[in-house]
Amino acid sequence: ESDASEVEGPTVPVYACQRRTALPNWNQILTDALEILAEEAEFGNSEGRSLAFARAAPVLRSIPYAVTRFEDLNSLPCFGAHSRKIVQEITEDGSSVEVQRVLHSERYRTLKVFSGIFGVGKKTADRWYQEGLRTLDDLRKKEKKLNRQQEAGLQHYTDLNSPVTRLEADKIQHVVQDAVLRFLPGAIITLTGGFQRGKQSGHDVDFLITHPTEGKEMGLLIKVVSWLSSQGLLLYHHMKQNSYKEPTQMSVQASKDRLDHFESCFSIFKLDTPNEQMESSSTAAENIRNWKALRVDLVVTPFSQYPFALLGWTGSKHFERELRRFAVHERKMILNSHALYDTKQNVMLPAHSEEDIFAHLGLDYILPTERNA
Ligand code: TTP
Ligand code: MN
Ligand code: MN
Ligand code: MN
Repeated sequence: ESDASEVEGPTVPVYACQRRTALPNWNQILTDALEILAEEAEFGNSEGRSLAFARAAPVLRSIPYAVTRFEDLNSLPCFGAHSRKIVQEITEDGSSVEVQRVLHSERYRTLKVFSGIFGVGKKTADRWYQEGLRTLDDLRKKEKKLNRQQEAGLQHYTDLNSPVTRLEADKIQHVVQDAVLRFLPGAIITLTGGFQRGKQSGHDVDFLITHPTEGKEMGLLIKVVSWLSSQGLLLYHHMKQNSYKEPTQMSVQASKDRLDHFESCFSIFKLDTPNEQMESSSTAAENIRNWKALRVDLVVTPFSQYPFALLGWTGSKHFERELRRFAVHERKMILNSHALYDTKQNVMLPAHSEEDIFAHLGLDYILPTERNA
């Protein structure tokens, strides 16, 4: 139900999957502030508090104008007292005391650095903080027992924490395409994640791989990864086997599964970066590194699950979370990256495209470039 009559201009819907969130973000100072608080609440395991901030920020990201007065919030959903106060502070004083305090706190800064290591989640980061560790050098010096993934993450920390450009993503796409088509002509390789949403940079490159003849995709990834590895293109990889069992019905739990069950490979690619300044530079040639480490996710999906996988991997993370929440609470349907299930009719709802899935959910179709919630 809407109360549009009281409000000037178009009403902003409550769920992010009902909104068109294009780039750019007109309220970045405000959304950055709210996201810092969401992250800090998450570090502190305050899930409810984190969600409140994490739902307020995308509302500001979805509106095509800058909020300059606290009163502008009156027509917007998802703003609780705390989020409103932060916006008030920033619009009136230029900054928020609470946000500044978080940014300067040793705990937040340390957890930020540690959780920025590939393979380190917030739990591990917090444990290391509790043990008195503070810097990457502490991790290196103390010869902390790291697993293989964290070892690689630490080794390539600087590269992996510098943004991946669209140009780099396109180069990686060529490499992946070449490798995949070598073993399976007719395969479809789709760049997904943030780049599919039109972002010009990201923290990694995500690919979905499928083939129109279902079953042909089986056994493909191991060949592709072995070949990439033999060419010296992988600095790290770990593979996950397909663990999906086609269900006859789905429970709400299936929509809360954070990870999906596709065959996949989480990797670090070694991308050649020919240095154009080589000639004119006076630096010794041996100091010039002509490659960059890049995070790449490869996911293989059976063709019949491809639309669900595409919808699931295009993101944003908040858009996905909201799609699933909308499905359960507003439609009694269960959505994940494999399937959509209607709990009222007890049937799986097939789809040939993302459009089909939005239609099943009774949602207007939202373009990938409008999913930057
Ligand atoms: P990310 O690559 O983490 O995020 P992103 O591409 O939106 O942003 P960035 O530019 O920073 O890389 O994840 C992409 C999408 O994939 C995201 O919506 C979450 C989804 N995802 C799954 O569905 N299953 C998984 O197992 C993982 C790791 C991600
Ligand atoms: Mn990504
Ligand atoms: Mn990620
Ligand atoms: Mn990814």
